[in-house]
Amino acid sequence: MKSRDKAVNQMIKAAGEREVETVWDRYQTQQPQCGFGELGVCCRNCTQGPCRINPYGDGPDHGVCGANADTIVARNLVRAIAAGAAAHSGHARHLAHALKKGLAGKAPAYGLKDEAKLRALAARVGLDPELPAEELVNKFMDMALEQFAEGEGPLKWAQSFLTGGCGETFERLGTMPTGIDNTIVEMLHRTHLGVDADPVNLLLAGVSCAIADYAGSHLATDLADIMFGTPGPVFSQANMGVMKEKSVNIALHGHNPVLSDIIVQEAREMEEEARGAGAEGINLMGVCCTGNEILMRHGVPALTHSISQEMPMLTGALDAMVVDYQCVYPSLAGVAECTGTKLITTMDMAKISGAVHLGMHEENAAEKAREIISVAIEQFRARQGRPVNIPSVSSKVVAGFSVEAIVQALSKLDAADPLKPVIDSLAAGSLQGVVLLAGCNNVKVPQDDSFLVIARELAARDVLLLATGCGAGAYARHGYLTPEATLEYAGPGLKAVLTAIGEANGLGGPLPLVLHMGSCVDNSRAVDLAVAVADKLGVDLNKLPVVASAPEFKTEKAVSIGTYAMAIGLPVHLGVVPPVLGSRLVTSVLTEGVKDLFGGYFIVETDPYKAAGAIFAAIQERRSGLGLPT
Ligand code: SF4
Ligand code: MSK
Repeated sequence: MKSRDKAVNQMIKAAGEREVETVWDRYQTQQPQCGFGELGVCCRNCTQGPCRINPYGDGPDHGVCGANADTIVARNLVRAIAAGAAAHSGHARHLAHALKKGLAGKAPAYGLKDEAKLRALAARVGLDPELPAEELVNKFMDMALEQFAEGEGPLKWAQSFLTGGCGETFERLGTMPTGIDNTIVEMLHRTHLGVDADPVNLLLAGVSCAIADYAGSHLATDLADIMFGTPGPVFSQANMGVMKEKSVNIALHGHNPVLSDIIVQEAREMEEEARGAGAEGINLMGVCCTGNEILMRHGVPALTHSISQEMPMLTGALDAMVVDYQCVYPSLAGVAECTGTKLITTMDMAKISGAVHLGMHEENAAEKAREIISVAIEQFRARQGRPVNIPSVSSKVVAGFSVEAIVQALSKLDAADPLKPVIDSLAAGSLQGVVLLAGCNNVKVPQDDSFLVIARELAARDVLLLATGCGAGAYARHGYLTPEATLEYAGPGLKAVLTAIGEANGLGGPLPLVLHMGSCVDNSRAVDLAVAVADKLGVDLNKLPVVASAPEFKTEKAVSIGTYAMAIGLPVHLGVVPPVLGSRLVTSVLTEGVKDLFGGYFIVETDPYKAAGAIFAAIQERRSGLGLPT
């Protein structure tokens, strides 16, 4: 089985018939994959290598420079964390530049949209929230950009948005970053040949880099909310059935809303042009986290996610796929050529050979958005008369669960103390705990299978489920973001809690089984929620019955997210084995040693049923620690 998604399976069949190569085909041609790489014991950090260690003691136990398996595994791991942190914080920096230029009158598409969010954030980072909006936003932006530079004290965005206990732990262990960029750069320095060869020292530096990643991710969420609005509940659809044969079908893929949000706005103005070309309208759809951003803020339907990103082209009905950056497969160019889709790259730092590049800059965002839509309209004209094969598979979706939206919904139960109903339910045991399901799909796991199994298993045990990234996308495509899924899969306690909140909000039924909190950077929203609960209870995050799970993760960004989730004190389940098993030391530090230092730790379990059991056991352990009924 390649995927649990019926639409994806239909398109895999179509790809086979048309001899279009897919991610699953390429995975087969890679077999057998390198065992040294899988264990993390291959080093290419200098030209004396590549060196590899035989982990079974039957061959070299040191690289040419003398690095052993522990050093090599740790170095490889922390380099991945640095790359992930660079990606998330690069995304934040891009938003910051856009807003800065917008405020200076140089980028008319961008400005302050959500003043209430700005004022709330300002109060958290120590600015006077009562300042006039223009003065406040400029001060806030200066402070935001300072996060990238090396400061003298703790990184403001890490310190201000975590519990005091986390801050103390990070200071004590020397893992509190002082700036985002210098922390990432230092990681490249210390993993260069002949610098840090102490695996534990390297891992602690990796934690510091992951905390910088958390700060960058939080900043990305904050800036996007300020510029484009904080999400609230939206109703939409997901999966390839959202394509419309007679409309101009445009997929927006990647991560950063800096262009996609403008395309959403401009598309509304260009409906007439589309009708002039014989279309019924413009049909925007999202892929991966760009899709999550525009679903959360505008209700734009989700088309597909992660490993199935090539599939919508195979319908023959996708006129354009517009990509920004991160998680965009270069293979899209080849598939687009076979299927008549225009693949449009938009970021000068992320071009793909074979794609059309329409470079977007903050100053010309609206103009470029219109140009991109016009190209798609022309492509629609060109595809007329060609057959299409759109799977009639789609699911209803309720999304948009920012922390603000959740608190707003809870306030209907208790206006004076919105978190109280959740805390009371946790204390009574009608809610056993909270699990954040995050991360990607991975070609090594049948697509969505682990996400779905774990959600069903935990929901039946009264665990509240949050989701982000392509995990949230999986739940969207399988109908788990609906009240109906709550009625079908939730245990009695969870069902009662979600129903009480839903009915208090006039939904006439429960909230969805899984609450979609946004994109990968929006894992910061889930942390915000956990921090609010911890602060209210007066305990630290490493005491809460809250677990993170990445059942099908693949990217370096996911490695970094998992590491910061561990560092703030959460048990973190990984459903794909990370490349660390070549070092017994690194493996034991990550699964056991870190628990004494941070309270969080990693649980590696590839079987989703066993994983659900291990996650639930971690919740129970935390409940016992708090003296709550199990
Ligand atoms: Fe080999 Fe050391 Fe160079 Fe890595 S840094 S490739 S282990 S010599
Ligand atoms: S897009 S990082 S495949 S979640 Fe955020 Fe999906 Fe993973 Fe990319």
